[in-house]
Amino acid sequence: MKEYFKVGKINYEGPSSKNPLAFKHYNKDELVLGKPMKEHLKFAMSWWHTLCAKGSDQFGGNTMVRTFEKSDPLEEAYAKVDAGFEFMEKLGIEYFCFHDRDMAPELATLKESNEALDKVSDYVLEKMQKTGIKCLWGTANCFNHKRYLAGAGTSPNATAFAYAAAQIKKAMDITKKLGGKNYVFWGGREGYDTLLNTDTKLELDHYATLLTLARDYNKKSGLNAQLLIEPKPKEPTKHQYDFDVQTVLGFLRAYGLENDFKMNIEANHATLAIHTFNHELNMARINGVLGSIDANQGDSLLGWDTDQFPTNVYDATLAMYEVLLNGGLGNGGLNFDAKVRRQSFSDEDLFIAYIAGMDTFAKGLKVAAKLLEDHVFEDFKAERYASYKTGIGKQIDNKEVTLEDLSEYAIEHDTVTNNSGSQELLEAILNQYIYQ
Ligand code: XUL
Ligand code: CO
Repeated sequence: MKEYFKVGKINYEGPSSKNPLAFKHYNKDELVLGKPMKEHLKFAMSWWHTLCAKGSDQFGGNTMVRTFEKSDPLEEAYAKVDAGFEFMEKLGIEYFCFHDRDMAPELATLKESNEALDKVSDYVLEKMQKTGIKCLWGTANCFNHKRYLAGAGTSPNATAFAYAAAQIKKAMDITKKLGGKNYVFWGGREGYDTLLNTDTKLELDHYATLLTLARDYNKKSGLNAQLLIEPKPKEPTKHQYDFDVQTVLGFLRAYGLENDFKMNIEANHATLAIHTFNHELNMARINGVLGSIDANQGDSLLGWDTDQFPTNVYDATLAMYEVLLNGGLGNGGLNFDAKVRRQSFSDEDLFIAYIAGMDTFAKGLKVAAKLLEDHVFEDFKAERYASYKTGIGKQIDNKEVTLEDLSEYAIEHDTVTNNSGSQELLEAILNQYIYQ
């Protein structure tokens, strides 16, 4: 078997290691809260960014030459399978995520594209059986091709809608074949650029119809995956319908889909919505819809979806804190929806990027576990809301009072004594835990 990457197996060497090609924090079998790190952190390789991205941006073409490139797209698809499994095995990554069109090429007709995907995914399955590597989730790319210029489920063109439905059906079939436990819907171009040409009510109805059909097919086909919506507020359209967790919740509830979908939260999408990553995770968690994570980070000075590898320990700690409070991610995991920078064109850069991302989340997990064990924030919060544990507060929570009762109470108790919110103290304590 041809070796595509000159880099060898990546091992754990501990925090003092200076070897860029070694883990400093990710020690897969180390127990955190009684569970091996690799079970807390089900890391996944994104097929698209890892095997397909070649450094191009809006202003320039490819900067990366990969050893698995071939002139025939189908041959290249097979080479990518070999390269991808080699990459995951070397890094000890046990899951991958894919779009239909990054696993196999789009050919002249839909029938041919489907056949290509059948063949390449058969080969993927073979490699999965040999290596024990699993599929975290599958999805359909219903946004690249020009047929989707005005969206897929929200396109004004019914034939584009039908084409998207066909792609989703096929991608669900392939996800089933590969044993994927989740299926993702990121609303590619499901949004609008101007209200002057857009019937938003009709588009939202159509989007709900498409998701309902997919929900039904998930059961009928026996895929039975956890369905996940991935919110994003803008890009490529000015206004994406799946803006953020709370917007998606409103949409799901309006169409009776709230029990069928959870969410895949991406860090850079959260910041595009002017939310923190942990805000979105928190909103998903408290509403029982935290399904999976697309781990990456943006750049606050650029303001678009830069999909950088996550290296911010502060954010990763707060993210893992939400994940631990959620009791883990269930079927979900942490998919590196991240790509190396245009100037980081070597194979080594790709390994180092993943190592940095995995170490960042491993460190975040360790810090979050300690914070939770010591009840740092939870004890503070319990104290902060203690006025609802007794007396009038308890009556409010038990819904035992009327507005008139509260009026009477307030007239008798019209001095409100507040406690400090202690934000700086809590931030200092958080830093102290991170420094350790
Ligand atoms: C786009 C994005 C996608 C989804 C899957 O911003 O995040 O890669 O994760 O379609
Ligand atoms: Co994503």
